Amino acid sequence: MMNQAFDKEEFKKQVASKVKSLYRKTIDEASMQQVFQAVCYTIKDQIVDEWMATHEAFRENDSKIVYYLSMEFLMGRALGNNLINMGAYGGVKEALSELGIDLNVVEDQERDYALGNGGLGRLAACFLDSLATLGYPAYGCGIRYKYGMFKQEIRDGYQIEVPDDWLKNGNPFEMRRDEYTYEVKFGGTVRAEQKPDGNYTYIQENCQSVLAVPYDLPIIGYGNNVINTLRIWDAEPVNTFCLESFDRGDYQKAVEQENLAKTIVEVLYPNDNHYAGKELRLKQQYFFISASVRAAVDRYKNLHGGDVHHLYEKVCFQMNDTHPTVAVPELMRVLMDEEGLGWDEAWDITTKTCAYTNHTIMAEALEKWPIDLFSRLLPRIYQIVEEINRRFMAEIRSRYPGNEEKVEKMAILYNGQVRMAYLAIVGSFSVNGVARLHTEILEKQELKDFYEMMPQKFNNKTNGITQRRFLLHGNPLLADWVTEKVGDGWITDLRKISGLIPLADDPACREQFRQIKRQNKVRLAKYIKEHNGIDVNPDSIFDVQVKRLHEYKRQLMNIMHVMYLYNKIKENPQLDIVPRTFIFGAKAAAGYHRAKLTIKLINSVADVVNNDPQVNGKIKVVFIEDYRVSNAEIIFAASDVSEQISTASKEASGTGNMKFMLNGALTLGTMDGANVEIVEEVGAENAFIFGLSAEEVIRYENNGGYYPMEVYNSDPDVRKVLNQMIDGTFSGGDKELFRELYESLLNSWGGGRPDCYFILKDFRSYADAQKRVDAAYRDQEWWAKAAILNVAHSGKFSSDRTIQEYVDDIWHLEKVTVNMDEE
Ligand code: 26Q
Repeated sequence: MMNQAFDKEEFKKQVASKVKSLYRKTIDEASMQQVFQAVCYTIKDQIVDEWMATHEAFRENDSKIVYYLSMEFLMGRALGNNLINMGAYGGVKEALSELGIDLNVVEDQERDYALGNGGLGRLAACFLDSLATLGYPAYGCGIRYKYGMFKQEIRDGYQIEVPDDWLKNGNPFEMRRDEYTYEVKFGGTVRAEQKPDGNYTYIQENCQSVLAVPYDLPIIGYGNNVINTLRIWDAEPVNTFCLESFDRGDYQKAVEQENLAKTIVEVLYPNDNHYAGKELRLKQQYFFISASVRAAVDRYKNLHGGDVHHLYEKVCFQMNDTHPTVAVPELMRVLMDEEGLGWDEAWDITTKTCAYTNHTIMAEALEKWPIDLFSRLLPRIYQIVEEINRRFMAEIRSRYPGNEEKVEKMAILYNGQVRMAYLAIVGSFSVNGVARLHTEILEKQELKDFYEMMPQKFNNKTNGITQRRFLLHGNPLLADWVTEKVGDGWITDLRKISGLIPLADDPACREQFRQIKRQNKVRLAKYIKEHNGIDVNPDSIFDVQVKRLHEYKRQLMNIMHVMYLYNKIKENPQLDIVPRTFIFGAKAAAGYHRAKLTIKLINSVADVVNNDPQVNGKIKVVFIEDYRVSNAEIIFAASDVSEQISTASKEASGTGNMKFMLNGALTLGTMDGANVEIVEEVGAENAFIFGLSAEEVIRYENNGGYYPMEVYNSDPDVRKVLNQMIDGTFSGGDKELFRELYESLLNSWGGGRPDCYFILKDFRSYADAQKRVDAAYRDQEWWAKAAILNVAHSGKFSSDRTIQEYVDDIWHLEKVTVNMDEE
């Protein structure tokens, strides 16, 4: 057992033996990649007993299990995190260093598991960490994409997408589980056949099939021997010999099915907060849901004598946004067509088993599948959705007699589309938002009709993050300092970090904190030098916006403020400002033109600003290539200012905001998403808040928007920045390059309202808040105090707290204990 007694010599022996058996090499001869593989396989050997014991405990206790159904798991790297949670990080570091090997260099051999886009995918990963650490039985269920989130390269200031071949060197932690393979069917026709008892059974014929083959990854709890599982499904063609007799010898069909298997798990859709109605995406959804639902039902049946009537007592499907919503009709299908239950029984079980989390209110992110596509691809599932809709409409009519408008507004099938969010709500016993403000907006605006009709389903679960990755692993200097001051209880109970509060007033502690922050800034500066070739000043303010690129997140406003500052410096080269490094990191969806153009603008402004001698180091702009979980850990640790500047009401929660706070950065933000709760915890005096409120934004939206031209006409600074987008200042004289951005702010380029994210409206208020940042930073004592208070008040934002709330209000799980007695 590793976390009780880590045997260094034994570990070294095992690594040496692995290097030998895998590569016929000695440790001295082995490459770093080979050492990395050997270390991982050694660890895998060590945890397999605990992994088995955990599942044995689930069986013994007949535990209820939550299945977290998600198209995305943005895991980052596994090795460092696994070592930390096993309690072996320090021991392994020492053992390797005795062999002349730096553990950090070994960690750098690992590719990120980038099976997600951004917030929603990373939240799933944090949840798995917390579930295992709290000892709750859980499976993550997802897709083993061959290519994850693309790797971003910046060439000539433009984003280039490079395929993420993350499995190239194999994945040492995964375990293929052939014995749990399922066949998943698409297309064809449905035939109803009457059974002797008079009931009907439904047979899907002439369809295309693929095999879903699971791969399991261990999710190691911190210091408790509990190891949960992330199960991701790979697709393989149905063996031609296994085709149904009438299909055998059908060469065409065999080829088609082989193709389907190849394409279905090929790649993660790189859209974040944007729906694209692609047929392949729906195939992905049904593929992993059908396999996951049946695996869960089969496991339950095996333990309960084949009877599914009480499934909901032991199984909960948590749907991560609407992407897994076909779980509702799929469970209905399994219960009726395969288990022989009637509609009412099946519906009762389904709606006690499924729960839905909403992550967005952005209209363009809502999933609405064209009925013709949906019914062609999933004919039996569509029949079931039709019946769900028919019964739901009847329910609305009986509840609101004569109110046909209500029926239209709430129908699941409407205007030739399947509205997935409505299907998810109707099919679930719980509907939750991800921050208090977000849930309020759902209840009062977006989902008002549903809230009125079924208020008991609605609840809030404010997001959280795991402190094990984002402080203990990502920021070892600060982690050690916190432990020295308040003990190590914070690692599994982040509320304990509030023990730091009194230290904020202690000048010696402030100095220690400043030293740690400075060292982390030096570490990031080194990373930036290595990866961008830019020198940055660790004594400047590190002002950071890292997140997916989206108009509502307003990276454009941030870079426009940099342009504004640049103009001020040009007007007055003696301008007295604290040196500032503006750091950006963001991937744009491959097809999102305006987002990609914003990346080009940021890089173009960087080129001009960083190379203008008159600027004289006062400001610098850095765009970090390929922002991802592994470099995020380094970035958060080094940040002073956390840019959380979304248009109020648009960011459901945000989770980066919490990672910055935990690492002692001060929030510069709008009253949006979880920023509201962050400010509530740390106090408005320890943050920089600006801009329209959610209520104000919504009021403008309901009244046809506002007139950005008024801002242009009345504010010469803003006018100058806008004009520079079309006068070639930042584009080597090219006046057309950034015209789209200019037009989007003033003249509603391509239809819609101009500046629908209120950038010009909020600009002054933002610039003022930035001025307050500058003034505040000059008082280093005040700043260190506020930074420490941010760390100290971050306790609420642990995903451990979030998971405990899900358990108490939705999942009702019991903890398991896994005792590993030494044999
Ligand atoms: C949908 C259909 C087709 C293709 C892609 C998609 C798709 C993919 C990803 C739609 C949305 C997403 C991702 C959404 C997301 O990350 N939302 C974020 O969730 C976080 C966790 O709750 C919140 O903190 C963020 O505020 C929210 O934007």
